[in-house]
Parts: sequence; C-alpha cells; structure tokens
Amino acid sequence: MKHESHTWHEIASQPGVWRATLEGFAGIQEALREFLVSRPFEEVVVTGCGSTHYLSQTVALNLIHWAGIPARALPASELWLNAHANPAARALLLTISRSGTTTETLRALSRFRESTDGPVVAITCHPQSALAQQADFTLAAPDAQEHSVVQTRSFTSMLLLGQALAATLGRNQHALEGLRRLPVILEGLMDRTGDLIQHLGADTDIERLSFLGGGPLYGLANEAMLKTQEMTLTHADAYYPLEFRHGPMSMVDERTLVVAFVSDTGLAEQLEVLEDVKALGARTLVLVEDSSVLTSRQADHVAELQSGLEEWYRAPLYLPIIQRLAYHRALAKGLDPDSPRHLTAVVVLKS
Ligand code: F1P
Repeated sequence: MKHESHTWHEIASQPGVWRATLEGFAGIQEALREFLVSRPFEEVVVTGCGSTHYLSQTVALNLIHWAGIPARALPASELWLNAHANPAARALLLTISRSGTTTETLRALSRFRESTDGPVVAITCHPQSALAQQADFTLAAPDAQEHSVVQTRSFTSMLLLGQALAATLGRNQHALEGLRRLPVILEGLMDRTGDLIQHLGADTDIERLSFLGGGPLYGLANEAMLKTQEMTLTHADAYYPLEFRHGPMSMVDERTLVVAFVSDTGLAEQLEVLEDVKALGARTLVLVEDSSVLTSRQADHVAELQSGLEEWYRAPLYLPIIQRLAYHRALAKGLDPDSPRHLTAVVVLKS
C-alpha cells in the first residue's frame, strides 16, 4: 500500500527524527547541566495540554526515578486557573508544547512567574515560539515538527528530551546511552509488527479500545487513548491496569480490544487482569518486552518490544505501534488521518 499522508510520513520517520533529536540534545547538554546547577529547586511541576499533558505524566515519573526529585504533572489549565495547584516549594516549571503557542500553557507560565521566581524550562518543537522565548532554558526538537494536527513524532521526540533532561539532572550518563539505542530498536520493531498492526487496524469488528498502563506507561496509555479518539473517532479509554477491574470492566464485550502496555514491575498482577478481561470475551493486544511471559489465556495478539533495555528506557517504543494502529483504523473507517474532525493543531483562546 502506498501511503501519501503527512501523518503516515511523520509516524514512519521517527527513527531518524529520534537520532537527530538526541544529537541536538548532546550539543546542549553541558549548558543544561550548568543552568540546572545555577538555579536550584526542590520540586518539578510538569505541564502541557492534551498530548503534552499526557507526556508530562510520563516525564514527571522519569524525573522522580532518574533524578530522585519530587515531580508532578498538571494540565496547564489547572496551573493557570486554580491557585491551589501552584507549587508551594521552590519549584522548576517544566512546560511542554509542540507548538509553543497554546494559550493555556503560556498562561500557566505567566501564573508561575507571578507566584515564584523558580526557573522555567520549555520542551518544544519550535525553538522560536513564544513559549521558548519566555522560558529560561529550551530543549528543542525542530526535526520533529509536523504538518499533521495529531502529534506523533513530536510526542515521542519530546518524550526523549524529557527523559534526557531527567537523566542529566540525575547525572545518569548510562541512561542517555540507553536512549541512544532506541532508534535502531524502533526500526526492528516496526518491521516485525507492521503486518499485525495493519491487520488489527483494519478490523472494524472492533468497536472500542481500552488502553492499560501503569507507572510511566500510564501517560502513554492516555496518549494512546487520545490518538485513537482523534484519528479514528472510536470510543477509547485508558486506565492503570488493576483499576480496570474497579468498574470499567463492565463495559467489556467481544467487540472490545484491550491494549496492554505491560511493564516488568507488577507483571504477574497485570497478566491476571488480562486473563479476567479475556474470560469476559474481549480481545487483547499485549505490548511486552518478552512474549515468553505470556500464555494464550492472556494474549490474543502480541507486539514484542525485544529492546534488551531496562523498562524505564522503553517508553518511547510503545506509541509508534499505536499511532500506526490508529492510522490504519482511520483508513478502514474512511477517515482522513491528516484532517481529524473538530481539531486544530493549536488551541488559541480568544479571551
Ligand atoms: C496541544 C494540543 C494537542 C492536540 C490538539 C490541540 O498542543 O492539545 O495535543 O492534539 O490538536 O493541541 P501543544 O501545546 O503541544 O502545541
């Protein structure tokens, strides 16, 4: 099949764009280190909107894990509109926006400036944007800029920058070396899973999708939900894996595909959820490092990451699989992936 759309090209270009993004980061890492030392802080508040809010959820956990610093994620609108959301301690604001022009994100930055003199770091694909100009330090992924409304390579590339920031803050050079192995791993992963994902994407017997992910994979499950909604106009939701039993399970039937982003941490408990889900008639697609941990009672379809990396490095690998699933589903439903309904690339508020 010949794919002409911007969205397809942007999804497929991720290995090369990741390499360019990490090279760009290597060029400014020393300056970032000096900046972080010069502006001490005790907490990181990570913010964005839509995709970049979900990205913030994952980046906040990377900061806790790799840098050992308290971190939390909030949508920019909460920081802007709710005074209780303002950081109490000396905080760094990490603000993430593909465009760097989303109104809520800019207003969250202004609100932060009013209440604290803590440093502001921006992650964006547009280094000349208003957000980048207002931040004290910018990590940019210009090669990940997009024509498409939906975020694909921009999301994963900005995730890499968030992880690289966490590794730098934690003085963890080993982590950066792990991140540099991801582009080649993604190439192999796309080759191995392409047919399965095209087949599942074209399966319009599936009517709803539930994405499960815990820890750093929770933000990614949320982004997978958003991609499915935006690109395929399908009902989709996302939960921490064991939360699924506490209500959402009642929605499951044989037209449900449950997509599990399985982590090594809590593996047995996550697989038990999948067993329960399958017993109720749902189909499952399991994204897992090593498929030998699975039985047919848990998994109908498997995308094996085979990264050879410790689980905290693997996060960027999950999304390209789901982006492709959504792309093929959009085509199967007669939708144009480049023109999602009701959406614009940037939300600019009038007042
Ligand atoms: C954030 C965002 C996107 C979403 C939508 C509108 O933009 O919410 O995640 O797909 O099309 O904008 P940004 O602040 O990251 O540029």
